Amino acid sequence: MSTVTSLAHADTNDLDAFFMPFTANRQFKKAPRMLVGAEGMHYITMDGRRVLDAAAGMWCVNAGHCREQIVQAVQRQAATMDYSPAFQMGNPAAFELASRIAALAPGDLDTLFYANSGSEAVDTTLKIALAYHRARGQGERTRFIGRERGYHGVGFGGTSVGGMKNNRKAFGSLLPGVDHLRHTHDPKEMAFSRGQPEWGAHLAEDLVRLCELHDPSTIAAVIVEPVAGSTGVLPPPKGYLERLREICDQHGILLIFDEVITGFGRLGASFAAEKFGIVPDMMTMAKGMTNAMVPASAVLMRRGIYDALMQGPEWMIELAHGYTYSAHPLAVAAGLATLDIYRDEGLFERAAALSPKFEDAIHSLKGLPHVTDIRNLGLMAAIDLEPRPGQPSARGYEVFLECYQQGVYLRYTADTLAFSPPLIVEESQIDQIFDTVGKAIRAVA
Ligand code: PXG
Repeated sequence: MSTVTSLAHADTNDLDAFFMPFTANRQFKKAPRMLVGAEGMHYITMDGRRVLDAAAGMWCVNAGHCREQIVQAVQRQAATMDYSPAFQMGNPAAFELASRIAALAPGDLDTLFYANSGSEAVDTTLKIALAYHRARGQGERTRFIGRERGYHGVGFGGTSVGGMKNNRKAFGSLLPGVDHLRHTHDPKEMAFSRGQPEWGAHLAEDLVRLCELHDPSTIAAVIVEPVAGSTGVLPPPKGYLERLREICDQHGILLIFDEVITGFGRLGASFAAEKFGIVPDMMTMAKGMTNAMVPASAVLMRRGIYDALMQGPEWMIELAHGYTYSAHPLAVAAGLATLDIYRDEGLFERAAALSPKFEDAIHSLKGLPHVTDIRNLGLMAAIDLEPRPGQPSARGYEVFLECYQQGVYLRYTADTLAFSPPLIVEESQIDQIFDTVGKAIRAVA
């Protein structure tokens, strides 16, 4: 039988049993990068190297790896009650976690619906939006508006409202009745902005155009990432989200924030909604909700949405939606222990306090060869590299690889490098990340 050790040295075919997600499978399998351990700010590779995690896994391990408190909570729960159904049955801890998350969110975002992944949370918000309007006698509101360069996971709903063209092109016509706002990135106006760009609030008027085109009475919801993550960290121009909120209010359209990345301290606040002082009608969350130790996600909705759905005879199911693993006990246990750590260690405040240092460190790379833009907010940031002529994403990959070899793991998408370290990152580790990246950019040239 093959062991992991032998697999790493095996030829391509031995690795083909695993069709890896969002991975250049043939390239990877020629020279696999295997991780076998994790602790705090580091991964441990199969050849025994410690690699600094500048990406919190994939924007999710906000409190750092293998935190003892969470490990123990999950182990205890696994031995006490491995699984319990959430349809027609309750686990008290699931209600406690929902209340605690609701207490972190602003306004009347009071009621939480559990799912397991960001993708499921996104599709759940879209279904709830339709059900909500229908329950209020506005069943003709069926359209969704997403945004170019948006990422909302990989379900058919999320792919449809998403706006990253490579994620859409192989999958046919997707959901009908979906349109997209233009994205907010214009390097001519905002390259090398620190934090939110000053320019671009007027881009929200694109929603007025779509309201005129489709008639606002046909639109159920607008969904955006408050800070676009996957596409390469696009902080919203100042005033932009405020204006989206206004237009949605004017027309009875629900505003959904996809906070899968921005939730749980990434921006130095519980959620982007808190940071920006804007209350969306629904928000998604995942990733940092359990520090990624057990998959979990959720939709938090305003009181009025829940209330509107509490209709009909009391013995009837009010929303025909949910997952076998909604509120899985292990996820709930991990979630409660994770919130304890965030609170006890003040990690959201820590992220806010570290942001200026993080901003200065990444912007010090301005002027290096092929660096065309740098963007940041809170503890998320990205660097755009000029693509090599005729070889899009080659330079991004080479810088990523060089950094990995030099002991720093980061994310890259095409020729954009993305950074989102765990919120426990030390200042010296921020220096290590950007020293390594700077050297790699010069080395790869
Ligand atoms: N919404 C947003 C805003 C996301 O960032 C999802 C939904 C989907 O979540 P799931 O759990 O279904 O994957 C995401 C996920 C990256 C990267 O490095 C980003 C994500 C996932 C993996 C990698 O850009 N975002």
